[in-house]
Amino acid sequence: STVCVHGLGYIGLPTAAMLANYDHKVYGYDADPEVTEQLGNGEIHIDEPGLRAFVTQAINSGQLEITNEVVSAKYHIICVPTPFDEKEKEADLGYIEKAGEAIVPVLREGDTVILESTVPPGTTVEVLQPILESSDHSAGADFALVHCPETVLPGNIINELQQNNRIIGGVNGVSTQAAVRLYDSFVEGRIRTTSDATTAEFVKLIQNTFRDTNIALANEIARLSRDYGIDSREAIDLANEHPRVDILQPGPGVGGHCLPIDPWFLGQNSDELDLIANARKVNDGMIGYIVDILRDELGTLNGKKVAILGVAYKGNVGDTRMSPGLELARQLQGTTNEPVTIADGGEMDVDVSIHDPQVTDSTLNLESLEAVISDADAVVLMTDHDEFEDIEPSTLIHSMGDPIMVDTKGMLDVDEWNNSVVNLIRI
Ligand code: SAJ
Repeated sequence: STVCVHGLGYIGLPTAAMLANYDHKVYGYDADPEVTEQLGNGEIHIDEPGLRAFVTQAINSGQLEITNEVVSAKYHIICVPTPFDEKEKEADLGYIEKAGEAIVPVLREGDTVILESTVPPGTTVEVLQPILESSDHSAGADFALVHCPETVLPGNIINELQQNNRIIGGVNGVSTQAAVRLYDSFVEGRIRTTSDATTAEFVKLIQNTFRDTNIALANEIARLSRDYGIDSREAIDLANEHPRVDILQPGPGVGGHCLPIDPWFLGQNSDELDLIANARKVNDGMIGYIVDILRDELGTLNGKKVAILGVAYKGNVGDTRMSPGLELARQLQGTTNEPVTIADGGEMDVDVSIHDPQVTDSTLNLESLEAVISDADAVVLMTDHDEFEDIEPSTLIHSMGDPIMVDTKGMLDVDEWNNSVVNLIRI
């Protein structure tokens, strides 16, 4: 079939290449001319393993064409961002509205429009459908309209695009089946359907909310463990021996562009967020907890140097969106008046330096590992990049006076570190 993919970001670009590599004729459209120009020059603007070769293959075969214009196609797949408006605590649906408006002039009878972007429940029917129907075609009757949420994990996108089970929810059965035919051509996982786009939207959000809430439980367990003087990770590992218990790992809070946001999307048109909202607070509160640990260990933060290792939002990616490492840097630096997490404001004059071997963002003042730990009073490990496994107690001992290492990801070997003079604190 012919497919027009709207939005060539983390989801749209791999999806466009996947469909093209499965012999569909694909037009990859992005509203940002910089993106289409870069792709036209063979440059991939997204950092994801294997993506460059995968996209190059699709373009070289002639099946994937990058375009500046929305073209008519049997299938339109919308993969545009849905940013979170921090102030309003709600989704900004502007890109979806624009994508819908761009489809209207090219929409024909028999076409299928698929929304993949993560959205608050009701968006497909209440926001996208009326825009598309301004074409005088009616959803479900003249064209198919479907929500099919993406579920791929950054770092493993190409594999998961193919292997993951998919949920497809159309505005009616005919719509759903039209989308199933397309996904069936490349998805090896199971395709489950519902004739209700809102259910599909809801399902995506409760998947990410499940993970966020489970991590919040792990984080609260970590805080409890510290009060009892036990190792949270050992306790969780042992608890997970039970056949019906599966607790995730504690850490410095939850980052990325999905997990910290989707729970709020879920509650956008409801007053029922309670446990879920508290889980969010627990996860966001981990940064303040780490600041408190540092203050306890160092006596004061005033005049201290703190080295942060890892400002990507998670291990082995270069993405810094909603990164716990950067949030820690912010809270340690100029945040004397931060009321939520830093109780004794006024004393914070901290020299913060950051190191991340996987982040390339030149707007950040990234330094080498040697530079950040040199004369540091404490080192805080904030992501589990593979590179950090090689850090040894001796590295710190040589460059720090009374070395303190806070391992928020539980990645360092406890026996090795406890046998050294380094004060290792694990979350
Ligand atoms: N994290 C923990 N403890 C854990 C697991 C993760 O603290 O045990 C933290 C990570 O360090 C990171 C954050 O959670 O800061 C999120 O990382 P992640 O790997 O759990 O998920 P994302 O945000 O990269 O991708 C998620 C995935 N959703 C689920 O696993 C349910 C992915 O499948 C979705 O496609 C993606 O959100 C999305 O786009 O919605």
